[in-house]
Amino acid sequence: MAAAAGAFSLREVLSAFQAAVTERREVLLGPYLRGWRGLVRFLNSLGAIFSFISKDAVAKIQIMESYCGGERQEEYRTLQSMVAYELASGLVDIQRRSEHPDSGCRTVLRLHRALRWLQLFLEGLRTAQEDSKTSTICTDSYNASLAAYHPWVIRKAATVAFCALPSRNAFLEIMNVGTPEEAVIMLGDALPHISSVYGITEELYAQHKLLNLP
Ligand code: 1PX
Repeated sequence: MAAAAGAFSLREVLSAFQAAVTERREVLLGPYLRGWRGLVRFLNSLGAIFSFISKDAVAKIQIMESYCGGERQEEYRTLQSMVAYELASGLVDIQRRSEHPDSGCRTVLRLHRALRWLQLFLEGLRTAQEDSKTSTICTDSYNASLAAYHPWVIRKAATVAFCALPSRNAFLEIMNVGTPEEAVIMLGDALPHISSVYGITEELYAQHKLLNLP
């Protein structure tokens, strides 16, 4: 069954990441943030237990949206222009958070690390056995990515919340893409675009030594 017209479908959300990459391999911040907004909307639909996660994600999306709609919006059109502008203008705290605690560079870095979790999670979901537990796929993806950057208390709270995730098939269905089989096909189509955004960002940040911003 195809998603009803106007209904929230994860297909559109994930395709925002496709729209974020230009032919010149730039990452457009508008579609990138739209993708994140949609993911948060989906996360909120999973229940209040995830709200501590979505609150943090929303706070970071809002910081970025204010730059993208602000006075220097031209500089925040792409990830590449943002990095060049903030570095050239001394707007990034490199050693410790002080004068520029919410730079675009450090804020995107947090979302970028979470995108790695998303990539692993969706790949896990796509390739797992039908009877696999979503909570296990989610925990494994988290431990292999974001967990390294979180203190114990956040890791604990996240792991408890993951237990509330529905079974794999139910999860694939609430994505509202069609049957679980159709959702798996959609994930196969969407994942290369997410990987591409992730890879370009990782390369850009590595090039400018920004991967450990405080
Ligand atoms: C088909 C699948 C769709 C699933 C959609 C789920 C969207 C998840 C969005 C997660 C965004 C998480 C952003 C986290 C950013 C972060 O690492 N923040 C920490 C560091 O920030 P700071 O400013 O202090 O340096 C901050 O400490 C985080 C706090 C909140 C807890 C973050 C837990 C992240 C778990 C990610 C897994 C989400 C599980 C969703 C289950 C489907």
